[in-house]
Amino acid sequence: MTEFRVAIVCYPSVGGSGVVATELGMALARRGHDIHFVSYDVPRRLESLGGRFKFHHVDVPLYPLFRFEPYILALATTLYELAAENCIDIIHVHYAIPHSAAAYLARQMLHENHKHDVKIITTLHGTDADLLGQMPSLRAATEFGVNKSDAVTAVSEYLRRVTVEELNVKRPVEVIYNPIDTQVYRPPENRPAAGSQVRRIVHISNFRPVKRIQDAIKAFDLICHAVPARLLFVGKGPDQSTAEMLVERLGLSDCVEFLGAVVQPDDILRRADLLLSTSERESFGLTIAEAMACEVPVVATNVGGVPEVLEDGISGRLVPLGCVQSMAEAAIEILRDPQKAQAMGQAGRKRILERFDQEKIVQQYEDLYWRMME
Ligand code: GMT
Repeated sequence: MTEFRVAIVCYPSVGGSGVVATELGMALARRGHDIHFVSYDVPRRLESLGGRFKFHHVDVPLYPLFRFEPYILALATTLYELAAENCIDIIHVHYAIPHSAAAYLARQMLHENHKHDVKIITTLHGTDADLLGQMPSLRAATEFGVNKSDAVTAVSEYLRRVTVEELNVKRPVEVIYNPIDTQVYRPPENRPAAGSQVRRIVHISNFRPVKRIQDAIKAFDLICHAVPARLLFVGKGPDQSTAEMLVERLGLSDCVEFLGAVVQPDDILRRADLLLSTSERESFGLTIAEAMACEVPVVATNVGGVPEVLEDGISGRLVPLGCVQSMAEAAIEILRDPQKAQAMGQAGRKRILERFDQEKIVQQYEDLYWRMME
């Protein structure tokens, strides 16, 4: 078997694209490939996975002239040097902005200096194609970077469609769904019977405006009047302080907790009775899939690629965006009916095992690498 030498470029935060890049890279390394992670910080989940990994830090010089740091040039230089020294075969970037253009620059530098050729894969994750990539100030460079890649993948059919229809991407875009580590994201050995105990509702996100966490609070306000419940917020981000004010204004401080960012929230999910996802856009919905893998029923807004992950009425409920009343009604129905909750949880795990299990998805990426190298 041939092993590939791959540079994986990603954001290091706990956000979905960084998590997917990390999980994929570590799984490929376990299969014997030579994997190099490249970013401005060690990806959070990479640290938590332990074991040995090769990480290349992108050093951006600070200089008083710069109002903005020249990250893209520093990344291109890091990739060029890494590729030349380690004979890298593939640069696999996660999130197009600005990674695809930096990878292209690195490849041009290799050509210019008569080094070997590298292949570039761009994996689009969401806002790089359906929001930021379409902004006038970023659009042309995003399209260029993606078009110059040798292969382009999207994490859902929704994102593939948006990329083809709304970005001027001329290359075929292949859908490879996100991998879920079903050994880590697994149900508890024994889930206590729901009985009259307080139900735990979990929301996990980066608290950006697109996540609409105020909707989770308003829905919870209705839910907790019908079922004894607590709302646990996992994550951190710009909307936290407004959310905390809303919690206080609604008199919910005793039953809403902000737990902060958690790199690997499997334990929290195992103890959850429901996951609530209120996003206005979501190309895939990684936390939804992770909850399903733990047999936790999900109530989520019917947006983007979410219906490709969560089947309405089977592994949870899809509700209209912004309709707090529908969210609450769906949640109450599930929380009041432990048998239904259990059946939905089990159906969710079954779906994840069938379609999104890490081993199957990593195989799809490995097959893509093979095709590119041929
Ligand atoms: O959700 C975010 O804003 C973070 C973002 C990222 O790139 O880190 O997540 C995107 O990629 C995830 C992994 O593919 C997907 O599960 C998320 O749905 C997607 N977010 C959006 O489309 C808003």
